[in-house]
Amino acid sequence: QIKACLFDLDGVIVDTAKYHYIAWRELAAELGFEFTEEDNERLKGVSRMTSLNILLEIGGVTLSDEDKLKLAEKKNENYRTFILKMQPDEILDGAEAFLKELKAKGIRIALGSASKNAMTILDRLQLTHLFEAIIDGTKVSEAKPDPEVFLKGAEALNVKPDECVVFEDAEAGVEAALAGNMKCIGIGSPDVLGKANMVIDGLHQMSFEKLMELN
Ligand code: B16
Ligand code: MG
Repeated sequence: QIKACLFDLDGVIVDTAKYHYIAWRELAAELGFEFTEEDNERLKGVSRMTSLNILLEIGGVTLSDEDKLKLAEKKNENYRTFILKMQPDEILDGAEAFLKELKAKGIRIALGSASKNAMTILDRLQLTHLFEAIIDGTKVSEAKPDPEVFLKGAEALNVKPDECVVFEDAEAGVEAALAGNMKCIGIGSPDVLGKANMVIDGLHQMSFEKLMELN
């Protein structure tokens, strides 16, 4: 029996991948190499430090941990200038309506994101009130595909993992959901998210009725 939905943030509720990309690309340029949009795909759903390590590997750059921390902070400051200007029309199509529909039907809602900026984004877009629990990058020690972020969400909502459906756009996120014994709806390409129970283009294709088909 489905009682709760757990949502990833970037790529599911909002499209912040484009801002992450600009900020990482600028950092790469400063370090003297090119960082393509294709490279950026590898950073989806991945933590900030792991993202930096992937970027440095692409550029063939080796740095001390101290320098890495400084660069990660620099990238984040740049990234934050973009998210602090986000507008409500940047909420992905159908996301807010689906969250409201779930709430009206009594389905519990939590966020399960790798981002340490999740609260800033939700507050800016006035979406915070729709989530009963928010598990973000500040609350977990294990990154997806570890199920920690979603298991903590289920725990906070006081529901069992097998009563949860996770919405994810990253392969590591789908794996995390399944590893946590939850159902998963992938958002994006079936080629990448094939392990999910269902794959859709976006939350505009979702409804309470469709969710209940997973029961
Ligand atoms: P931050 P999600 C993830 O968000 C992004 O997909 C990923 O690209 C980013 O590196 C990560 O958050 C950490 O973000 O630097 O803001 O802490 O998809 O898990 O909602
Ligand atoms: Mg995501």
